[in-house]
Amino acid sequence: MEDIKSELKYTPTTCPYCGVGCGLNLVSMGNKLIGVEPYKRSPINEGKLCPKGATCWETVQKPGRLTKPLIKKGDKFEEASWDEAIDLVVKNFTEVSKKHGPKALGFQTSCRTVNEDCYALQKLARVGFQTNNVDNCARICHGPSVAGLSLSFGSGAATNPFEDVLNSDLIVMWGSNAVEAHPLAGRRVMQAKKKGIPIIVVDPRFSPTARLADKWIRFNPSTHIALANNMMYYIIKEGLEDKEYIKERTKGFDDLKKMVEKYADATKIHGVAQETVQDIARQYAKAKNAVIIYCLGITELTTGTDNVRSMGNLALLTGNVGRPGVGVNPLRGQNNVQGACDMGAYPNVFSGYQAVAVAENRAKMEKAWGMPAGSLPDWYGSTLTEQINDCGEVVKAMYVLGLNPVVSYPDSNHVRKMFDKLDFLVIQDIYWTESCEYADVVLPGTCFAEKDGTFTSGERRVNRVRKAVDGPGESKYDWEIIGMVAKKMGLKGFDWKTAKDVWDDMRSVTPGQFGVTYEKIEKPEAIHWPCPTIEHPGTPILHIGKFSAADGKGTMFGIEYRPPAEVADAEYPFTLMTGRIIFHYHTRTQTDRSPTLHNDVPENYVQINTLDAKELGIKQHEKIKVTSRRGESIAIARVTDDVAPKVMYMPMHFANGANNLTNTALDPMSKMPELKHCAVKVEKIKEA
Ligand SMILES: Nc1nc2c(c(=O)[nH]1)N[C@H]1C(S)=C(S)[C@@H](COP(=O)(O)OP(=O)(O)OC[C@H]3O[C@@H](n4cnc5c(=O)[nH]c(N)nc54)[C@H](O)[C@@H]3O)O[C@H]1N2
Ligand SMILES: Nc1nc2c(c(=O)[nH]1)N[C@H]1C(S)=C(S)[C@@H](COP(=O)(O)OP(=O)(O)OC[C@H]3O[C@@H](n4cnc5c(=O)[nH]c(N)nc54)[C@H](O)[C@@H]3O)O[C@H]1N2
Ligand code: SF4
Ligand SMILES: [Mo]
Repeated sequence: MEDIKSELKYTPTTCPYCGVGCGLNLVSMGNKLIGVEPYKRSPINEGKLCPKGATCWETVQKPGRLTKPLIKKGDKFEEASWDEAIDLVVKNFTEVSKKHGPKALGFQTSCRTVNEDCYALQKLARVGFQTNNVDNCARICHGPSVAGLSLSFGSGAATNPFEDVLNSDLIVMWGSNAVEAHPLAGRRVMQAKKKGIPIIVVDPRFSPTARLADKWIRFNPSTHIALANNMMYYIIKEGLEDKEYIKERTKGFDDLKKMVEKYADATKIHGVAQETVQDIARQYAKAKNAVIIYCLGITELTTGTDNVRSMGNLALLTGNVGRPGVGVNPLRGQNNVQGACDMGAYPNVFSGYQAVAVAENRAKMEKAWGMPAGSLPDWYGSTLTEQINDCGEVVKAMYVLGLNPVVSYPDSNHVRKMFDKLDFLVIQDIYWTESCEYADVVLPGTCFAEKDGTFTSGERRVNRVRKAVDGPGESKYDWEIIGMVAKKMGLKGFDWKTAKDVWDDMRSVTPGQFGVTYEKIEKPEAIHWPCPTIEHPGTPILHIGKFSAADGKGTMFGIEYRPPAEVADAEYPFTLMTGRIIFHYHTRTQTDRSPTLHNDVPENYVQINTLDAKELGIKQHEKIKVTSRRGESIAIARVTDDVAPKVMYMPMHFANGANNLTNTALDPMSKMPELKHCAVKVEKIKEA
C-alpha cells in the first residue's frame, strides 16, 4: 500500500472544460493517469467538481488519439514523419500566400488549448504571412460580448468575479443555464439563494437553472431587446433610474429614453404579461445591488451585440456597474475563450487588445518581433465565420487548431462544402474528428494533461495548467508544432524551449499582462488581469470609479428590436433552440470517451411540447426527423412542457444533429451566426 502511494503523483492544474476554471489535481502513476483528486486550495471551486471536471482524466489516454502526423494521399491518410508534414505545410502556405496574397490564408485558433498556443498561432499568422485573418472560437460564442460590452463599458470582459454574486441583493440570470453549463458558478448562485438573495431567471425554456429561480420569466425566444426596453420603459416612467449615476458616469440617456417609449407595451413581441414586466423592472431597479449574469441565450443570435448592449443599458440606467455585488457578467464558455481573445488571436487586435489599426502598435510589434518597419497589416482580418464562407473564392488555405467545425459551426453541409473548396487544410487536434476528413495534413497536438501553460478563466483569472504525463506517440506541444513551421520558414523569434518562454514573449509586448508572471500564478488564487507591473496585485473588479472607455463614461444606446433572421412559418412551423447538457462538452471528442458521461446521454434528442407531440402522434422517446431549409437530423423525442408549444430544444453536441439544421445568417456587428434560432418541421419516421 505504502509503495503504491509513494508512486502516486498529484499535479495541481486547471479543468479543461468550461470558463469557470476550477482547480483540480490530476493523479498519475508513472506515465498513466489514474484519477482526479479535489484541489481544496482553489478559491474558485474549493475542491468541488462537476461531472465533466471529475471525469476529465478518463478522456485523455483513450483509443483514437492522434500519435503521428498524417498526410492525405489520394483519399487515404498515411502516417508521415514530422519533417515531411511540416515541409508540406510550409510549401503550401508559402505558395498560396505568394500567389494570392495574405488574405488567401485563414488561421482559426482553439479556445480549448493554452494561451501559449493561441499566442503562437497568431504570431505565426502575422509574422510569417502578414495576415490578420486570425480568429478564435469566441466568434461563435461570446464575440457579441466582446463587441457589446466594449461599446457599453469600454472593455469586453466580465465586470466582477463569480463569487461576488454573494454580495448582491438580486441575481438576474438571462439566457444562461449555469446549473448545467457552468456548474461551479451555478454553485455560487445556489449559495446566494441559501443566503436569501432572490433569483430571477429569464429563459424561454424551463431549464435546470430556471428550476432554481424564485421567479422564472418565460418569454418568446430571441425577443430580449423588446423585453429589456419594456422593462426600462417602466423604470424611467416610475422615476426609478439612478439619476446621480447617469449624470456622473454615463452618456446616451436621452437616446435610450426616446427609444424605450416605443416599448410601453411590447407583450405582442415578447409574450410576457405587462404586470410581470413591471414587477421585474421594479425589483431590478429597486435592489441596492443587482447583478446580471448572462450567456449564449443572449449572444448566439443575429441581434447578439444589441442584446448584450441591452444588458449594459439596464445596468447603467440603474447604476449597477462598478462595485461589489453588481455588474454585467457574461459566463465565458470555453476554458480559455477569454485567453484566446487576450492573446490577440483576433482579426483586429494584437495581444491585450492593442488595435492593429493604430500605427504605433504595429511599429512596436514590428520592432519586438524583428520585422521590417511597415510590414504588419493594418486591415481588419476575416473572422472565423467569414473565412468559412469565403473558402475557395478568397481563402485558399486554412490552419485549424483545436476546433471541430463540421460539428460545431452552423449548417454542417455548408461547412463540408466549403472545406472541399480549399486548396489546403491543416487540422491540429488531439483526436481524429469529423473535420479531419477534409484535411490535407493532420497534426497530433497534446492536451491539457500533457503540457504546461495557462488558461484564462471567465473572470480574467490566469490559471496555471501543469503537465502530469507525456503525450502519446510522436505528439508534440501545440506551440512547439507552430514553432517548427515558423523555423522551417526561416523566421526568428520562435525558438521557445518551454511554455514559459512563449508566455514571457507575450508578456513583453502586452502591457495589461506584463505583471502576470509564472512565479506569481504559482499560488492557487492566481492573478486577474489587468496587471501591468511586477508589483501589481491584479484587478478582480473592473470599472470602479471610471469606465475603461477613453472618456471614462459608460454608454447607453437606444436599441430597436429586430426579429431573428429566420422565423417559423407555414412550411417550417417550429422554432428550434439549441444548447448544452451537463454531461457533454461540445462535439464530444473528449466527453464521449468517458464511459460515465457517454452512458448518461449516448444519443441525440430533442425536446418537444406535449401538445405538439399529441397533435403529431409522437410518443415519448420515439425517433423523429427534424428538418430545416438546410438539412435534417434524427433525434429521440423528449416530450415535455419545459418548452412552449411550437418551440423545440436540441443539444448542440451530436454530429448530424443541431448544426445540420442551423442558419449561417450573421449578426452584422460581431459576425455571430444565429446558432440558437431557426425554423424547422417535424415528422414521424415511417416504419419500414
Ligand atoms: N456541460 C457543458 N458545459 C459547458 C459547455 C458544454 O459544451 N457542455 N460549453 C461551454 C461553453 S463554450 C459555453 S459558451 C457555455 C454556454 O453556456 P449557456 O449559454 O448557459 O448554455 P446553452 O445551453 O448554450 O444556452 C443557455 C440557454 O439559452 C437559452 N435561451 C435563453 N434565451 C434564449 C432565446 O431568446 N433564444 C434562444 N434560442 N435560446 C435562448 C436556452 O434555453 C438555454 O437554456 O457553456 C460552457 N459549459
Ligand atoms: N447549434 C449550436 N452550435 C454551437 C453552439 C450552440 O450553442 N449551438 N455553441 C457554440 C460555442 S459557444 C462554441 S464555444 C463552439 C465550440 O466548438 P469547438 O471548439 O469546435 O468544439 P470542441 O468540441 O470544444 O472542439 C475543440 C477541438 O479541440 C480539440 N482539443 C481539445 N484540447 C486540445 C488541445 O490542447 N490541443 C489541440 N490541438 N486540440 C485540442 C478537441 O479534440 C476538439 O476536436 O460550438 C459552437 N456551436
Ligand atoms: S464547472 Fe467548469 S471548470 Fe468547473 S469542473 Fe465543471 S467543467 Fe470544469
Ligand atoms: Mo462557447
